[in-house]
This record gives sequence, structure tokens and C-alpha cells, in this order.
Amino acid sequence: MLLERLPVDGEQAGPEERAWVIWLSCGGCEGCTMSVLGATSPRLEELLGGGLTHIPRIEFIHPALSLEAGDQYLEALKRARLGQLDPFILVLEGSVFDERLAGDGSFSRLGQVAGQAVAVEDWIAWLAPPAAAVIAIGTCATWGGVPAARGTVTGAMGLEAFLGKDFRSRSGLPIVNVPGCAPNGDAFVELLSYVLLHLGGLVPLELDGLNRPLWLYTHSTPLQPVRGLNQTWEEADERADCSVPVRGWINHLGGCALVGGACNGCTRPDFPDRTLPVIASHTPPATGAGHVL
Ligand code: FSX
Repeated sequence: MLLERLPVDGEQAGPEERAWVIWLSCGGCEGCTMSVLGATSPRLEELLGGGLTHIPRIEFIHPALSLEAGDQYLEALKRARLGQLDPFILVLEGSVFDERLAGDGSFSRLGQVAGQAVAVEDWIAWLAPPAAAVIAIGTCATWGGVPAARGTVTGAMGLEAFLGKDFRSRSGLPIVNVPGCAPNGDAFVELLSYVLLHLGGLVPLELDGLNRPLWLYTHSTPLQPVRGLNQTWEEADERADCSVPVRGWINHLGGCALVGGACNGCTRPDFPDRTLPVIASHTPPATGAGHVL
């Protein structure tokens, strides 16, 4: 799918000087954040410093990395909801929980609004429609991932399942999916740069049938059994689309399939139940049976 820049009626396309990235975190391990911190080309700091041609300087509203923590972080979310941070890109890390299953509690409480406790899913529902673009980083946020594995009691799901496949951000973009557990940090920061250029009307944004950046998921690698899981593949040629076998993990170094490690298919929608069925394979030993390490 080739998405051309939207100019909304009467609006002039062109790069902004400043934009906000609002990062929400829900059901995940924060590995996506760690991955993005390691990006080298470009580095996240280059976006924050505003040194990249035609790319606006980024104000990064992140639950752990922003200087504005606690109430100040929430204040930024409230300002975005009121249209006071414009344009902003919404990024979700981690899967969305089904708060209807939480009874009187909550799986993901994030502050209060008008004295009422709110959950991350409320913030997503408020902030996704006015966002210029919405990006799901990591397999948890795209397809549900590990928190949605067999046996979950939280109803964990990906962002598309929560907002609907037909969701479009204010600029007309679908949710941009960047799967991987965790995804390559370079790939994500590069995508963020492209989205900003696209919103400025400078480049097209090419997505594939799963709304992944087309140029990042063109290479596929064969799945390999993970040691210790007695895994075999019925299909000889099961594969996963991933940038790591070509680009490595950080700065073209490291990364599972690039260094001879097993590919457990972490970018696939059926990860982990189909490709890394840890929960099905490892039943806890009976009390007193001891552990074999
Ligand atoms: Fe998920 Fe992010 Fe896997 Fe972790 O938080 S994609 S569990 S490596 O890093 O969402």
C-alpha cells in the first residue's frame, strides 16, 4: 500500500519545526524502549536535538525517559488530549489489556482524570484519534505477543484488535506496525524519521499488507527450533520477516539470526503460541520434585 501525504482539505503540507512523540507503555517488558535507546542510525538523540534535515525537533513524552515524570508526564497526556500538543505521534509499547476483565481493579492504571482512575486503554482511546500518526512498537503492541499467550487472564491484545483494523489517524494513516520482540531499535527510529518526513509531505510511506514499513520487513529468515524445547517444524520452510538478519541488532552488529542463533519467529502474529510455545512445553514440576537446570 502506498500512502500519499494527506493534505487535509485546505491544509498546506510542509515540515513542522517541532512535533511531539507521546509514548504509552502497557503490557510489555520495556525491551522496546531499551532497543530504541540503542539505535545508531539515526540516534534518538538526533531527533531530540533537531539536527536532521527537514525533520522537526522531537519533544519525547515517555513514562521513563522524559524529565517530566509522574504528574508532569500525565499533564502532557492531558494537554495532547486537549489539542495543545500538535502535531503529535502516538506510540504504544506493550499490549492493550481488556480492562473489562479486571473486575473492581485495573490491569494498567495510569493516573486520574477528574478524580477518576483511568487505565492505559482509556488514554489510547482518547489520544489515538487526534494523533497525526499511531505506531505500535513491538509484537506485544502489534499482535498481542507474550502477554497474549495461551492462558492469559488479561485479554491482552494488539493495538489493531483494540482500535479496529479500519482505524485511521488524523492524517489518514492506519496503525503503523513495527513487530519484533523486541524490534531492532534502528528500524524503529528510522521509521519514526520517515513518518515525520511523510507528515511533512516530503516522502511517501510504503506499508505492506500487515501495515509494516515495507522496506524493513522484506527479508525473511527460516525459523529454527529453540534449544531445549524439543521443537520440530511440520512445514520445512516456515519463515519470519525481519530486518535483523540483514541489519543486525545495533549498528549492523549482533542479533539472533545474524550471529547463528535460532529464529523464534518473534515478528510473526502467531508468536509465541505457534513459534515459541514456552507455556505449553514447560509445566511446573510437582512440589518437591526439584528442578533440573
Ligand atoms: Fe513486548 Fe516491548 Fe517483547 Fe519486550 O516492551 S515486544 S515483551 S522484548 O519489549 O513489548
